[in-house]
Amino acid sequence: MTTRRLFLQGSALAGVAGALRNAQAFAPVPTFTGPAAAPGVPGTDYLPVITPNGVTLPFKVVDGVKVFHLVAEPVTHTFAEGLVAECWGYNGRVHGPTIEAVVGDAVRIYVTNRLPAPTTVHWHGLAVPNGMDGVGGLTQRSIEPGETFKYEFVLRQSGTFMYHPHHDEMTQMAMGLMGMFVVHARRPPEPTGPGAPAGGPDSMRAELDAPVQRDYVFLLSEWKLTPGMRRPDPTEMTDFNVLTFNATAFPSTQPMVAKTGERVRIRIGNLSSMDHHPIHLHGVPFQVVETDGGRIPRSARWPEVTVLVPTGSTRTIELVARDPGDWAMHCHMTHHIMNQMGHGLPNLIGVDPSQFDYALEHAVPGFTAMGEHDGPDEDSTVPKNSIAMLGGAGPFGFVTMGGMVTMLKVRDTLVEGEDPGWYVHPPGTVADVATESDLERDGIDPQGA
Ligand SMILES: [Cu+2]
Repeated sequence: MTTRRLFLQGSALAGVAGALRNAQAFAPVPTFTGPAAAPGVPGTDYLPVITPNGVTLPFKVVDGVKVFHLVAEPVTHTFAEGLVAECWGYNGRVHGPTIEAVVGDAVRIYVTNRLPAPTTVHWHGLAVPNGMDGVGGLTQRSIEPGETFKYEFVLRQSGTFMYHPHHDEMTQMAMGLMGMFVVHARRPPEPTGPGAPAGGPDSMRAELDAPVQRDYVFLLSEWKLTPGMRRPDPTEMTDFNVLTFNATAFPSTQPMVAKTGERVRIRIGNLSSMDHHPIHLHGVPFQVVETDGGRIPRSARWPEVTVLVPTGSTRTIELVARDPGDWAMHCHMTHHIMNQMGHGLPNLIGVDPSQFDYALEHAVPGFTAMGEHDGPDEDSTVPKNSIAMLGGAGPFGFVTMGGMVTMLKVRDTLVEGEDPGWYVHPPGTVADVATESDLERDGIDPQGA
């Protein structure tokens, strides 16, 4: 045998060994053979998530497999009191119900298409066998109206994911077809950290590594609903005028609640067609602990008060509800906390519009009065089937926000399942008009410099 032949033989063997090593390191996606573990039980194997203004999709267990059924269909949806639209959703809802399971669960998800168009479902962020990935034309043929398809896979990763069509995405997602898919770890992903001095950021970090007591999930989306129309407009590229948490605009968004001292997780997904949303939480810093790519190692987490959620992504934050109160959570794009805002208007800052709202409504197309009224019922300038640009009644007057706004209500005591109402502040803890003696004591002259 020549040296050259030996060399070739050797490299061939090395190649085979390398391929074997790679095969071990990157095991192929398993074909669906049923459950890898006993189906996770809500309340035992995981703390179920709460979807404000939404629901969780029920399932049944057949031979150890969790069986779900999604029905894509036209849905008449209310975004906020007074604003109803003809959308597309799943199981009678916009957005679809939250799918919830546990790592190791084998899931079989039936999808029935009752839409007037073909569709598919893509499991966004989940590592599934390629033929289950739901990309119409690429990994499967699209589901024709009237057909029911079957998707099945084993969940191999925990985290916060989404589902949406991958057939004519622009139209179907603009019409509302999307939902959240939460996969729980079977046990808390990390043990409680060592104790640290109370009150400092380190103690907060240690607490955050313990299991959470409340787990909320939100899906962000944006819509174009011309005032008076009942169909979302999928062709809109920039001028979205209804911005939503779980397909609901403030003041109809359901608040989160927590007891003082509880650890709270908030999962936020974004399937807006064109926008990223910086979501800001008042009152308490949080940590960004997870993306849809996985849990962020403790050493790499960072504190924030605003988390940017790019479209096509999820971000999960965790916090300790330290102080009682009604803490706003909202997108920090100021046009995203408005409802059905008009554009191209004359700049009326400094003008008292209360004298000529009615005349303006006729002279300036799209004009609706801003701020000087108490809501849709009392504003004759709001067209039929639309909502006022600005929110609704609050405990101290009108809340001048709409759209992508909700709140975290923290209380020392809570009745589970009940909205605790507005926060009652301890005496002397609300910003109010300064008294004469305040001004005198501190040498403040409101008339002077
Ligand atoms: Cu936004």
